[in-house]
Amino acid sequence: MSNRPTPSTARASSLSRAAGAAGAAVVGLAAAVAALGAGELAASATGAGSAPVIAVGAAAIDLTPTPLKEYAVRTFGTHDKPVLLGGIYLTMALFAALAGLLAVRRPFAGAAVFGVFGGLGAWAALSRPGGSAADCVPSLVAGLVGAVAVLVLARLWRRTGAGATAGAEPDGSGAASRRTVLAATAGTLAAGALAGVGGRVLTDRRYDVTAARDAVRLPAPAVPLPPLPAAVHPNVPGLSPFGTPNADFYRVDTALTIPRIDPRDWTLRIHGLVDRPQLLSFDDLLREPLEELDHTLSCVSNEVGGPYVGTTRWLGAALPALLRRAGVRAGADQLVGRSEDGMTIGTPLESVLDGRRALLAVAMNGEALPLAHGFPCRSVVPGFYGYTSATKWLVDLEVTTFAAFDPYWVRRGWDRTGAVRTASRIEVPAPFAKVPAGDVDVAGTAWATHRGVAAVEVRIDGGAWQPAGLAADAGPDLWRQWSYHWRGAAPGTHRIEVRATDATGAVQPESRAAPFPAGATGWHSTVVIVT
Ligand SMILES: Nc1nc2c(c(=O)[nH]1)N[C@H]1C(S)=C(S)[C@@H](COP(=O)(O)O)O[C@H]1N2
Ligand SMILES: [Mo]
Repeated sequence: MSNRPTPSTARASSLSRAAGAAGAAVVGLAAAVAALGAGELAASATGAGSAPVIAVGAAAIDLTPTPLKEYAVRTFGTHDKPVLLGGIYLTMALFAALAGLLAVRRPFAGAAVFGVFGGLGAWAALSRPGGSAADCVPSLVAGLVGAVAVLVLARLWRRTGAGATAGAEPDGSGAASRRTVLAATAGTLAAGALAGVGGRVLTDRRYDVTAARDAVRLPAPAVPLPPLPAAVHPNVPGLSPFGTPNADFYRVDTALTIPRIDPRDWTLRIHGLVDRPQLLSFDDLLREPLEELDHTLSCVSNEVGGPYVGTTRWLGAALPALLRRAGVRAGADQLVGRSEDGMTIGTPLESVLDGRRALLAVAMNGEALPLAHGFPCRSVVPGFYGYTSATKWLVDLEVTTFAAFDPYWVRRGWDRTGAVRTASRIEVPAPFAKVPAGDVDVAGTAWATHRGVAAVEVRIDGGAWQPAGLAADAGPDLWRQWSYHWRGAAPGTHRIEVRATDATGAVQPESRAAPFPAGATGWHSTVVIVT
């Protein structure tokens, strides 16, 4: 008999090889958990945005080409950020497992993988607007901890027989028991997880501004608004309320961690092409005569019929008055807002100063701005999509020119003006709703912010356009709700379409355009099943 392995010993050795490989991968994963945990802990000193995964994610958002970003917003909506972070964690886990497999053969090569990732995180943190050397620290710490952990664990691993089955040579420097390796790996995992959770808790505590937000005393408005008349809402069940509760207000931004700004530390600089640059504290801002503004804010990325639109009552200081105090110089044509997280948003200056009710808002529906909506201060300029008017976490306003500066979204190909296009949406019945034959209530919302909605029409199955009933008009800066009583709906599948006409007399065009680069166009339609 030759000493070739019998089939059963071959199976056993391939099994133990697989187990060895899995063990090596776990070594890599444990080192990665330790690395990220150490990074989180370090970030509790330097700010949540500098944690390795957040820094990489933020850089990824900024580097993502516009079509991919559009796809992400369209497919994942407001879940785009968890999806991105999940993708980053998954990629890291894969590389960590490979680094583990590499490390049991060549420990220093495995350690180098962690070094490269640490360097990548540091570069990402530094590349962020306002990124400083301190922001690199968490990623560098993570890289170092990961490298050391994988080195130590892989060496231990090689000293057991287990390493050999994963392709490594036992290095003969005294055997380690499998139990020791297991304990070390599990200990590394646990310590990493603890550091990660602890780091997050510390960061949240250190940068918690909810108490400061609760402490904000909003002054009474110098220019108050009466409550909205009930007649702005056609009483059709299922139709969205006229005013959007803060908790339901859509959120669109590039912030992976919400900037947390203590109003006591906040200042707003107004500078650029002005005669008298201004520096305001939050108290200064609250001492301005505050005005209320009812306004419908919408996102350029909203698809026809989409949800990225909401109506709220803002409270804030009049932006035109502040700009006039600063003394805008001739030749300026763009107002650029900068946020604490480095976003830049440019608005046509002429429009800000043409008499519309532009605000530096501090409150939304009677409470200080929610953290996700820009606390402590954001800009609002009726007539423009959010990306050209509504800077959240605003800290800087620069009077400049379109020739001199392209803001964030314009650099990515979006229209630099960003005026809101006329839009209308059917909300009732819901798509593919089953409704009983007979009379059917149809209702929805239309907006042409700052121009106003003059008419809404509905048609069934491509028939003649019929005027919808318009609820009370609360002003051109607000959406308008509408309803239509569809008489004698017969059983079968039917298609309802809607189109609006703005107050300039322009009818919403039928031709479909994607949100990029200047906002979606086209008629919204919905299919219902009459039974
Ligand atoms: N700092 C900052 N401000 C921002 C953005 C952002 O990404 N960062 N997004 C803008 C966009 S695209 C829109 S539509 C509005 C959305 O405001 P909301 O999240 O309060 O609804 O905020 C605008 N302001
Ligand atoms: Mo937007």
